Amino acid sequence: MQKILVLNGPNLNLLGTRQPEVYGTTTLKMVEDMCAAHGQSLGLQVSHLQSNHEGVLIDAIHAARGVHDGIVLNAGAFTHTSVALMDAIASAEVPVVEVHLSNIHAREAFRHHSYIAPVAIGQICGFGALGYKMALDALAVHLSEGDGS
Ligand code: CA2
Repeated sequence: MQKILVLNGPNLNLLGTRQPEVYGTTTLKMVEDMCAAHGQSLGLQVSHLQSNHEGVLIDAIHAARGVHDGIVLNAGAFTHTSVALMDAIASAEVPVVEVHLSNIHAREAFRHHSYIAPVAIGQICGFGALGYKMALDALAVHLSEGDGS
């Protein structure tokens, strides 16, 4: 069974409890449970980690090498600031799908740039919690057929 890590960054532990107009009402636990169930339906074993600390996320990406077959990453605000996360992904040799609940391109200009995008196989944003399922679908195809085309 292929193994996928669902990695959530800063403040995403607050999901479903604040700013529902931006991030929806689904809690992080619901997202994690949904990913586990959807992964199982795709034949993927899903584990998850959320951290508010950049170094913990970097360590998790390093540790995924040779252990996980893919990563679904919502790096939160670190998306727009972290060269260190970008470097970790670039060196990890694990395919990453970048996910955002909101459409970062329709929001403030500072959210339009992602340091993750150039080192990810693709980016999904604007579909709320559904984006995590879409990312698992994309990874399943990528892992079974290369680039999926
Ligand atoms: O849309 C996304 O998923 C984001 O990654 C969320 C980040 C934001 O900085 C990115 O630009 C886009 C913020 C996560 C904050 O999560 C909260 C959830 C509920 C309540 C408060 C914060």
